[in-house]
Amino acid sequence: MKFSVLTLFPEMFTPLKESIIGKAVEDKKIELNLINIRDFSKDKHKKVDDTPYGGGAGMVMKADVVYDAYQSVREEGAKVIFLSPQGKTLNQDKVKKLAKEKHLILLCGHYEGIDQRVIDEIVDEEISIGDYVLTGGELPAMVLIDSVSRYVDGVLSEESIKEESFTNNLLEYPQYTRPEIFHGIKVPEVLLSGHHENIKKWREEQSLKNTLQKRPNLLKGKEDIQ
Ligand code: 4G0
Repeated sequence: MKFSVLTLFPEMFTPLKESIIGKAVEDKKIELNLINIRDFSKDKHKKVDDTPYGGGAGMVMKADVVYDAYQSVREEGAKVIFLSPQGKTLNQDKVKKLAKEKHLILLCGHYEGIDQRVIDEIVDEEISIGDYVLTGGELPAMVLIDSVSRYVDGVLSEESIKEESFTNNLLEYPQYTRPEIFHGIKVPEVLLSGHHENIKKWREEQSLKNTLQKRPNLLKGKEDIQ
């Protein structure tokens, strides 16, 4: 899977070079192609934005500059995603579907926005990571890259994918590790029993209880709107 990111702030993506995602990049399971939109400014001052027609506060990213950045990475079969608070909210089902794509081009906006004409021309899907406004699309792009990469072959162990929550629309069961007693509280007895059948049953019960208590709408098959 290839991610091409169109951004004015490619340095913001440095944290993705850490940990599991960084390892996946090293192992060539995923490719992270960071494109600085500013490199496509024709202007001698490297201008990428201008004042909005009709007036108003802030600046608007120029259509031609964004378009040329896009042209530098476009290819057959690539999907262009614009990260925006106006998009459909990302969820785990959507994450799984996106993981089947070959090349995702992520467009990150800043300032008050991007000229609508280039959005209309190049964007396939508008996605939001939740109902709040951020200063740019970079953090949402990183959230998308991290969540989608987990489903790319060879990034996670099969084991962790199978066991994880949301896959069955239930929350995780609680986990414990040494010491056996912490601040006077013992690890649940069943986990020390070595009885695999009972452990499995206990974990399923805990998952169900957890979901009922914390996210009841997940059980009703509804999107959880707080
Ligand atoms: C486009 C995404 C991009 C439009 C981007 C802001 C939150 C999200 C941006 C705007 C973002 C999200 C109309 C304010 C950049 N903030 N929830 N900021 N408008 O995924």
